[in-house]
Formats: sequence, C-alpha cells, structure tokens
Amino acid sequence: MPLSATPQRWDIFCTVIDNYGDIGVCWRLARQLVAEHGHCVRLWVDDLASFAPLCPGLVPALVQQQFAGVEIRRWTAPFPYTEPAEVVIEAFGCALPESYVAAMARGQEQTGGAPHWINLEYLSAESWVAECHGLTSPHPRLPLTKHFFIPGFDEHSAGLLRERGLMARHASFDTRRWWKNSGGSGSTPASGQLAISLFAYENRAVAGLLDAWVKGSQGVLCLVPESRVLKSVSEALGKSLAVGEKAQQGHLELRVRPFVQQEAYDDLLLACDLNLVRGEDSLVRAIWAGKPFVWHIYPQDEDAHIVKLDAFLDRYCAGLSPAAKSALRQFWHSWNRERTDAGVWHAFQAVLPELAEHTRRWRDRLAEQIDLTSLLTDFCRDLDKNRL
Ligand code: TRH
Repeated sequence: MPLSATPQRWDIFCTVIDNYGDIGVCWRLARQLVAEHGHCVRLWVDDLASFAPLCPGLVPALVQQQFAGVEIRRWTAPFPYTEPAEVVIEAFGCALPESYVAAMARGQEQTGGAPHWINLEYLSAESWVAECHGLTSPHPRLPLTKHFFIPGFDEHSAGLLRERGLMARHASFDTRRWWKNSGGSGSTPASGQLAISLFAYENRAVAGLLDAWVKGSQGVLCLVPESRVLKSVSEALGKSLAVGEKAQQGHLELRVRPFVQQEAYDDLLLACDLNLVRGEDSLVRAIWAGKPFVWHIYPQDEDAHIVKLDAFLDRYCAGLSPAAKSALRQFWHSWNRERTDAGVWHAFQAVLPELAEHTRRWRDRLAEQIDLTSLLTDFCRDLDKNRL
C-alpha cells in the first residue's frame, strides 16, 4: 500500500456534543490517516466514555492509549503542555485549547512553520459549500490561519470519507452468510420479507410507521440498534424492549440489537433492503451501502435542517421518475416532521425497486470522486509546497 513519502504528525481535536456523529467521523478519519497515508495521529477527545461504544476496549479513565495505530488522548482542562503537530484538525468548530493555539503561534514566530490548521466542518449538500470550502480565516491576534474544509457531494467540496477498497469489500459481501452468523436469533429473513434497519432519534412517526408494517401485506423484519429511537419503538409497541429482545405483531418482526463497532454497523447496512439512518456519518455509510435509505437529519433551530435535507434530496433525486421522486420526498419529509402514516409508507414501498437501482448507480458515481482523507492530505501537501 503506497504511503505518503513523509509521515506527518497530526492532532485531531474532537468534542462529543451529543450522540456519536462527531467522534464517529473523527475516529474514521484518524484510522484512515494512519492506515492509508502512514501519518502519526493523536486523537484528542473530551468524553472518552461516549467514544467507548465505537472503540471496544477503550478505557475512559486512561489519559493515553493506542488503538488501530491511533494515539487516543483524553482532552483535559487545563490542557497539558503539548508540542503542536504539523497538521491540526479542529473538528466541527470544537475550539482548540488556548494554550495549544499559543504554542502553534510560537512555532510560527520562531521558525516560520506554524502547523496547518484545518477546521473540518459538517457535511452539507447545500450550494454554499462550493463558495466556502477552502476559505481561510486569519486569527484576529496571532500569526495563524485557519482553513475551512467542508465535506460534500461534488468536486467543489471536501468530498466524503471512504476507505480505500471499500467498494470492493462491499462487492464481495455475503448477505446470506451475514444473516446466518450475525442476524440474531430467528436468523435469515423469510422469503418476501423486507429487511429494514432503524437507527434514528426519538420520533413520534415511529408509531405510524410500525403500525403500517404490522398491518401491511408484505412482511417486515426490522433491526433496531440500541439507540434513542428505541424509546419511540417501545412506546409504539406498548412494551419496553431491551437489547436481544424481539417483538412480533401482525406482519412485523422486530429485533433489538446491540450497538456494535463501526465496521459491523456498516455490514448491517449492507445486509438490509432499506436503511433508516440519522445524523451525518451513518448517512454516508448508508450511501456507500448502496441500498435505499431514509435520513433522520439532526434537528436544528428554525428548521435549518429542512433546508439542508432538501438540498440533499435535490441531489439524490436527480434522475428518478416523478412518481419515485414524489414518494421519496413525501416519506422523508413525513419522517423528519414526525408524521408518517400508512399511506406515505405504501407509496414509498411501491417505488423501492426503482430506488434500489437508482441508489446503487448514485453510489457508484459518488465513489468515483476522491475521498475526503486523500483530499485533505493533498490539501496539506499543497500548503507545504506554497511555503517553500
Ligand atoms: O449519532 P448521530 O446522531 O450524530 C450526530 C450527527 O453527526 C450530527 O450531524 C451532529 O451534529 C451531532 O451528532 C452532534 O449520527 P451519526 O452521525 O450517524 O453517528 C452515529 C455513529 O455511530 C456513526 O459513526 C455510526 C456509528 N454506529 C456504530 O458504530 N454502531 C452502531 O451500532 C450504530 C447504530 C452506529
């Protein structure tokens, strides 16, 4: 595997706001920088307990430990004296420790070689990304410049995280075997049964959707990873469900599964016919799985997330028949506005074959673009060249 000529030291800073998205993205990026680009990476995380489910074996009490070649450091306050790395990633505007920024500036004053400071932003399909990706922001007092790196869906953005060889791994994925070994008790879906994964936030629409599945003509096997949506599922079914438990009502069979590490979650997405995902990172993984998906977007004030959702839909829907486009848009909106009912589900279900084909093709086109980590390393290499 070709590694970059000169391994660099990278520091990634991540705060866990709520949920797993921010650390999920940083963890994938850190591992990819090590495994595919040969860099030395320290990942600074303020909340290791929340990180632990993504990284089995991680001990939250330890200040320093190593997994997958990444040095994981507890981000404490006050921040310990640390020599800054050559590339510094401030993930999602998490605000670097002041003492660390001061040390970065000293490097600039003393040697003219401050670290490359990258602000890794949230993913968006909106058009402003093309104008803002790569912009710089000079520090108001110190001789430092921050660069904005914004993930997105075209060549005017930072692209999407995608490990090398991911598509080949997906192409050789053995669905039947997965169900036999990992599908949970009861094993493989019955013939004609639709396998659906359900990862979402709490959502009042769960009741209407489950009811449609219970009463629908096609059997549904729903896998629910342990997550916030379980509360809504339990309320809808009228019984509290825990990991490992199952429920059977009408044409719906539901299994609650443990939260597993990222690669295992990726496999679950590959094994299902339809994936309901949330946030940011699981959305990207659903895209790579190439199966129809529904996005429960992270809610923002003043419905800003709906604008973001529509921008994504505009890209994803391009090329669909009017019927599929309308059914998909209605389903996604009803899910995010928490009012899905049987009618919306049945219209969506009717276009699933078209969506399956369309999503596979859309995924293949996106996979032709350069992945985020490669773009990021190239970007830093260009910054180095400009300094010479
Ligand atoms: O957890 P999220 O809701 O994270 C959110 C979003 O990223 C949002 O944009 C951000 O602003 C907010 O956090 C603070 O959804 P997301 O992004 O899909 O992250 C979930 C992670 O958990 C992802 O990396 C996949 C992983 N995962 C597993 O590793 N195992 C599992 O079993 C499941 C269900 C998920």
